[in-house]
Amino acid sequence: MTKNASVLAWIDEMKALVNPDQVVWINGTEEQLDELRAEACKTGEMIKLNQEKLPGCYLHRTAVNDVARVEGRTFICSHTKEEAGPTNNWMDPQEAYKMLYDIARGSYKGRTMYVIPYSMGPIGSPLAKIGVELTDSIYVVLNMAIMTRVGDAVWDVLGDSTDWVKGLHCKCDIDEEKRYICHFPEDNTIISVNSGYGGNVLLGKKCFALRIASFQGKNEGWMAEHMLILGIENPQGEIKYVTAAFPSACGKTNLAMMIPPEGYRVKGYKVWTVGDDIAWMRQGEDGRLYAINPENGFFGVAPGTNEKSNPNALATTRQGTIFTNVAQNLDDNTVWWESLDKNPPEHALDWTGEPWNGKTSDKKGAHPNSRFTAPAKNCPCISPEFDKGAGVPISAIIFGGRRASTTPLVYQSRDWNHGVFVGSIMASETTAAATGAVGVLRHDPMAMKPFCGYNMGDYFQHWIDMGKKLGDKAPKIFNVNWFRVDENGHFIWPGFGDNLRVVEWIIKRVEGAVDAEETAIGYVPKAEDINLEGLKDFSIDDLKTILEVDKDKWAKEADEIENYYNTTFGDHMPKELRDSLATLKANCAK
Ligand code: GTP
Ligand code: SPV
Ligand code: MN
Repeated sequence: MTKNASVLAWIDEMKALVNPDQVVWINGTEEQLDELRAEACKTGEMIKLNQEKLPGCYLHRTAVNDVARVEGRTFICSHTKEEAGPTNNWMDPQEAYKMLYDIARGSYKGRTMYVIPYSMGPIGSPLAKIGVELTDSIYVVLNMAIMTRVGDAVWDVLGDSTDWVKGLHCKCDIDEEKRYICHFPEDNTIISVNSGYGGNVLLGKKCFALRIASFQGKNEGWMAEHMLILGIENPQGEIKYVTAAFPSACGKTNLAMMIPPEGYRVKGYKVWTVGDDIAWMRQGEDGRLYAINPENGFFGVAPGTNEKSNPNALATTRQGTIFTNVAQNLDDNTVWWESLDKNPPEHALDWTGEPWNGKTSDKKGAHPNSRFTAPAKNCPCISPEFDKGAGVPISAIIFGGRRASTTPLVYQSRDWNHGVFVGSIMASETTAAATGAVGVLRHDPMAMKPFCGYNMGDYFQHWIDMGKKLGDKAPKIFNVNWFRVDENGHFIWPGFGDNLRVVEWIIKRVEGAVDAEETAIGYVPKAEDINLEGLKDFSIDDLKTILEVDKDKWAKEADEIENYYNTTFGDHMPKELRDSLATLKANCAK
């Protein structure tokens, strides 16, 4: 418990509002979490899985109308609409509080209020920040206990400070029509009602660590980004760190945990995972940019995770993990999801809990956005730096999206400001991570469209300003695209572990150890500089097709970007980015 007056006053106010039967303070001990697990199993909220095969693992099914982030119902409630900017839904803060309090009022009746003190980042790290989430869901408590650092130690660090983020979560009736995920950046407050799904309710994650933190970062001179953090160790034992921003379900967890191709392993290359979804980055004393992962676990996409694509992620989920919306194999009480293996269970329940025969059914067993919540410490390649809280120095920042055509496998920006432009023009095909149509190309600057807590034009300016501060110590900026397809719609690049071949080129560019071809969009590798050794069924000609920069396509793209900039950002668009656009247009016309 805490004596912090600001915390106690707020909890009293929220108690009076939601009217719980009792209040339970989460202290972070295993005993308490075990009691909650037992209670959740008794009520059916969670299902205990086979404890021999999957020790400490549980299954949870959300309501069928509540399986992904709801971007249309996510709001930034800054004082003016302009501060929220053109890419966010906005509501007037006073109206929003009133509406949300009306929904939340009395909603904990017959329920327990759990008070979760949590730290984003190692407890006590100068880069960490503290939040308090109130929830009426044991599932949320248990997920937060994996995804963040939870417990009494957080109160000790907080002391009587008022610098913490308020989060109120009310399940209510999981009514889609009354579902709202609202952020009040000026008040460090988040309110989420009528959902029980991950990104909508684990308030430390997207709500705090990106939407609120991006606003804090702008004001305090640091960056909160939707990025994985990865260390690559070369045979000499030197480690270079890179971050990468890809939109939801576009490969961050996979890249963060990739297994080097055999040829690289033999030579002694190693990969170290620092983070798979969110990076907080600050300039260090030596002038370089340092990143920490504010999370303590992985909330990863289950489908597609298998022994071949991501064995490290799979190993991470073999204990102490909560699975959400996957299929349950009734023969041995384990879990299954699409492409886990080629042997779907015959006697199973699908993600909705309906009987399901994986051998004969044409329906999916797991929801496409089914997830695992797994402790970072389980990960075989977790970086020794992960828990230290000092951060790792970043050599390169990589942007990327799902693009069936146009965008090459990899290219490098000419300089920082051009790199910010490259991030700002990111577009990607939508995925199941958010509700709505899948496979539609949309603009998603820096993979932050759903997560930037203020005006995205000002966010671009913040990037430009960070570049000025970092000067020649700034990381180099790249763009990748693993998702180019052939005429049959098949991915051309093998991806996954083989992405290290591209990352190796990126590191060589950072070191000035390899040349490149200057094109209309930036520096593209010479095909012979990407190591294809040991790759089967992939030739240098295949590589050339996905390194190609088609000026006609890019001229069209540039027109489209111009239209997007003009119709979306207006005056908030930094001049530097307009200049880069003009250069791109001129280059394409040459
Ligand atoms: P969020 O947790 O939603 O932010 O997603 P993420 O960016 O961490 O994506 P993740 O690594 O979970 O990958 C999502 C999907 O992309 C999975 O179905 C993967 O199999 C697929 N994927 C990841 N990397 C690659 C790749 O290199 N090539 C191809 N073709 N698919 C990939
Ligand atoms: C994403 O959608 O980018 C995720 C999952 O990482 S969620 O936590 O739901 O946002
Ligand atoms: Mn994500």
